[in-house]
Amino acid sequence: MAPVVNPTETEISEKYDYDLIVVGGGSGGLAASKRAAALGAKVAVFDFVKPTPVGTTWGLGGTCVNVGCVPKKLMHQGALLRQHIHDAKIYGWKVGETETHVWEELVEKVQDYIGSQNFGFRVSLRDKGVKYINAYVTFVDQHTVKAVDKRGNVTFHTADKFIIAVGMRPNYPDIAGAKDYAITSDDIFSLPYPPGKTVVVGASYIALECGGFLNGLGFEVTVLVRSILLRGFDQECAERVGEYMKAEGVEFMRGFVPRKITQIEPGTPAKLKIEAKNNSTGEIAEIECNTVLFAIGRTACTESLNLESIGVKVNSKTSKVIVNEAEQSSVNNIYAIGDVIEGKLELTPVAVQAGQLLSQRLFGKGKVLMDYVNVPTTVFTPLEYGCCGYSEEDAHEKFGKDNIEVHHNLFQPLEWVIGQKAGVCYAKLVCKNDDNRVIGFHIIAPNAGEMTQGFALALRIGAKKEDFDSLVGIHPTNAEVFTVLDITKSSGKELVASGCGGGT
Ligand code: FAD
Ligand code: NA7
Repeated sequence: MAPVVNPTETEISEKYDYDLIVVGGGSGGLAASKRAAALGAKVAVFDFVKPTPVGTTWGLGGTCVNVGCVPKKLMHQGALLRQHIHDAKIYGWKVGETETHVWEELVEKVQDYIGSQNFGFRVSLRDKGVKYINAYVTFVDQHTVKAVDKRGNVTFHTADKFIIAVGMRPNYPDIAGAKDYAITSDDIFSLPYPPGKTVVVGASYIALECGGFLNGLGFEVTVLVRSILLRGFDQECAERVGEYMKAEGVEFMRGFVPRKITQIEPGTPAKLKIEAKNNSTGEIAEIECNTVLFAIGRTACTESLNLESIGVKVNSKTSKVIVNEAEQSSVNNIYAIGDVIEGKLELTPVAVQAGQLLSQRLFGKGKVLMDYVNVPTTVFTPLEYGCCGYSEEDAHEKFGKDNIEVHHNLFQPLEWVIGQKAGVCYAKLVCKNDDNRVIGFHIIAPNAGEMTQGFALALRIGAKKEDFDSLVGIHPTNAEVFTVLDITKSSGKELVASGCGGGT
């Protein structure tokens, strides 16, 4: 029998059109393709956006830049500015009695920025020598894909290796009128007319963020919550976020799920009626509104990739690709990163870092695997809830209730002491009793995202409660509350909101 000889890099390049084909030009796909090209690989990235049921579509860059983090944060800022206008008056500014907001102007600015980003991505792929093809990809075999462009032209392309980075798209419930009259986060950021009174269905972070900024921009918002708020997040913090949103004017209907949507009158916005049922009491509610926005989860875009037939294992329940710790699928030359992979966090920086490290391993001398532990994140409602590590519930489950202590307190940002609500901002450290290590960091405050990013480093390097205690605070800031968190949950002591971030 002839000895197995691995082909040289030149032989591979001659055998296939590309060293690497990346399917999906979103956060993960762009990062992986650029890094691979920088390491000398011949790379193509395919990206194609299927329009939403109401026809919304967008350019290169994937979810984050077009219909995710970026427009969300800009609309979050729009909502915060309303609060700042309110605060400005308290601080003596004369800014007019009633403020008005023009939705169309915000959408135009947001979309202009996104357009500039789409263009920038194309330029940067070209500069880095990555071939970009705007076509929808399906696998033919382990080394070949079929690509169909928007005119229906079909081409075939081969590669030695593949990275699947196709992300996810929003779900619609199977109820009458869902796709005819409702929208999702894929549509809201480019909606050409003001949404008006909006019913948000779902209670996870996308639902609360969209509900939060719409309320902040002055629209009436009702959220239909099937069970709990922010599943997967610390439930005490989730409820505090809910209380804040309620105080800001968002209506929550707990236990309700939608049954059908009908149109009362067409228009921009239309007049709609959504019928909902309370799962536990059986109560039926009919709500008239202008917009129904579903944020009831997202499904990985693997359905039309033909993965099973080429041997790539997919979880049939979630449609996600099953990969090992090196992001390799069940077919050894096919990898997957980002939202599409099973059991990992659905966040842009996670997709980016996993993509860069994977390319580094495939085409450079890299050995480092992506570390999915202690990844920080923030929910923008528009009050921010930042967290890193374990929720209190998860810590109890993993380490046992007796081995967990929670240090927490309320605090009042100094900038809020004249005229703003009290009892909103909250800080919590979840610690292990055996070694006092901080394994969960939670903060509800303005700019919590900025704080969480910094403190996440402490969790990564195994900081203990005494490290937080000996840290000298920056006064007067909100972050300094973490240097003086001296109320334990086990003490049952009442929380008292002190000023100046709790530092004095
Ligand atoms: P994506 O960015 O979704 O890219 C996948 C690309 O592949 C898409 O362009 C898709 O059209 C394309 N594609 C799919 N199938 C094919 C095919 N067969 N052929 C060719 N192309 C295909 N994350 C954060 O970190 N912070 C946030 O604040 C945040 N906010 C969010 C807010 C919202 C409303 C949403 C929806 C998401 C948010 N996320 C946030 C999540 C973040 O957007 C995703 O985690 C990230 O975009 C995932 O990147 P990805 O590369 O896996 O996929
Ligand atoms: P999630 O995190 O999957 O949450 C879905 C939410 O929608 C959650 O509150 C669900 O309630 C609720 N839900 C699910 N199905 C229904 C139906 N049929 N009716 C009413 N409510 C429902 O989804 P997101 O869209 O927020 O985000 C998904 C990910 O995409 C996210 O992690 C980002 O990183 C990218 P439940 O708690 O199950 O009762």
